[in-house]
Amino acid sequence: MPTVHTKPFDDQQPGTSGLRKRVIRFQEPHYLENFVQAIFSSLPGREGETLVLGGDGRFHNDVAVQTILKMAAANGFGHVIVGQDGILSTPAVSHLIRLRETFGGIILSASHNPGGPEGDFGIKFNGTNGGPAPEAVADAFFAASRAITSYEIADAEDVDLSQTGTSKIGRMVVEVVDPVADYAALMEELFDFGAIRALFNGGFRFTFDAMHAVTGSYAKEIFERRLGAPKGTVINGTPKPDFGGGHPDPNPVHAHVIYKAAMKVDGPDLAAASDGDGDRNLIVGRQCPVTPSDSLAVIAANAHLVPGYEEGLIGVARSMPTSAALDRVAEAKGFAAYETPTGWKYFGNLLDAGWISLCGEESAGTGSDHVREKDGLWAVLMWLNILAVRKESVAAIMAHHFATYGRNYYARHDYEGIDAEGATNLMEALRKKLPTLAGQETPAGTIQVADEFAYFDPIDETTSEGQGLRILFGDSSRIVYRLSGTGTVGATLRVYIERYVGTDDDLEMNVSDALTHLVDLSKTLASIERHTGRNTPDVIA
Ligand code: VG1
Ligand code: CO
Repeated sequence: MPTVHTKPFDDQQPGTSGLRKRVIRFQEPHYLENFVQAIFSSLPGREGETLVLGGDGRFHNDVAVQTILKMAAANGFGHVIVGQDGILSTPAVSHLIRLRETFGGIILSASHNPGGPEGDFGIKFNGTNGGPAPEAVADAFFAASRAITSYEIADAEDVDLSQTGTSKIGRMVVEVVDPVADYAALMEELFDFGAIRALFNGGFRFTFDAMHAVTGSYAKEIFERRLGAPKGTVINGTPKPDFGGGHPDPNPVHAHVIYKAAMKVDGPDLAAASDGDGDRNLIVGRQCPVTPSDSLAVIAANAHLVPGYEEGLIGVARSMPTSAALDRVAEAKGFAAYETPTGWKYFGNLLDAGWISLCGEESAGTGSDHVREKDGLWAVLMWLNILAVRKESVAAIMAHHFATYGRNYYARHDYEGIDAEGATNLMEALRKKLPTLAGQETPAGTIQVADEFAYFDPIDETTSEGQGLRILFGDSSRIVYRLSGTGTVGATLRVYIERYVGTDDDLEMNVSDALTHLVDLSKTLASIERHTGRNTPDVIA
């Protein structure tokens, strides 16, 4: 098995969700190989073990899969389970790792980032629980990447991945599997497919945008074939290496076709979408967009109506910037609620320990203990199942939810592609100012606490520092600042703005009206314009 000599790259530090770079960076000689070897070298006990491998089908997926197969063989793995054509959604990888009880898996994706030769690529390792490598393990990958001098790769022909079946590279078995079958079977176990089928038979109108990304084949199988939704329910359902030139990001801007359709008086009852790798979701009822934070809260409040969750939830968790709408449900229903840093890797320990059964993030990620990743189609099926049982519109369910728990008005302002130094300076200046802010009167109310969020993991007792700057007000309003850890160019500043109003207050305000004072303050408090040259965000989510 040939050993190839190499030199370290200095930028292979995993971010919020694995290593993400421009495709051109990944195409540089040894770049992918170095990082894959850094992963393998950091994992003791891999000899003879099984790995799951697949990606979202974006440009470079096919090349990277072949390289990783040859490296797995040379690094002593005994068996690799790979999706047909190298394709597997992120939740499907997580499920396969758990179902087949493997050592772990590798996911090739840059999620919602654009694809194609000019776009982004990414790689992520998930451990034996099916979840993203925890922070300490990701740090070990980075350390190994800094010290690397060589990597191992088998001298072998490319494997034919176009048909299911098994073949070998040296002594290692390569098993090509149908990417959809096991995942679809899991969904049938969790949800009442009969009730959802009846919903569709009764004339319920549903549209799903796969955004030319990985969920196309999953969505057609599940919604159109198994649940009997009319053909054409799934749009943009053929995965393309460049996602048809679009951003596979399920938000009102990039999924505007279904979003606009749903906002019409005679629009579909439910419109939904997922992202590049199938772990995010967008939910829009007729003339009723649902924010991801509210969707998480509604799912928590109604999960007992769904067979897989009928015994009730044990506990729930949300990432810190996600609105506290979930906490209101937890409090009322008497289950525990946890607050973790941004990124799915922090939910893994709580899920594994059985402390929580449901979790989510404001960035359109929702999931449960069925896998160890967020899961876009799962979230859509949750809504369909809840709608099938409650026999009400999305708008009626939302109105009822707010009337019961109050409403967390919420927006995220993204300042994208800003100068990295300006972004660091902004955060540094605000960090310094934090101790002076408590007690300050502002047009948005009195600041009660200003701090930097750190997370103590109650299971493995590690602490993660520097997870976002928080400005908290007495009435539960807040402004949170953090820098994105998934971008590939410059820096992205995310500002999360939230205001809670109780059940006797105005629950039907326009969101931007409800947040005006907080939005203005978010700009002045951090001197956003001075540090970034921008006064308005590029994206409001
Ligand atoms: C973003 C989101 C975060 C999410 C991450 C990965 O990270 O804010 O909530 O977990 O993307 O999602 P950041 O660091 O850019 O804010 V995905 O769909 O890329 O796997
Ligand atoms: Co994703």
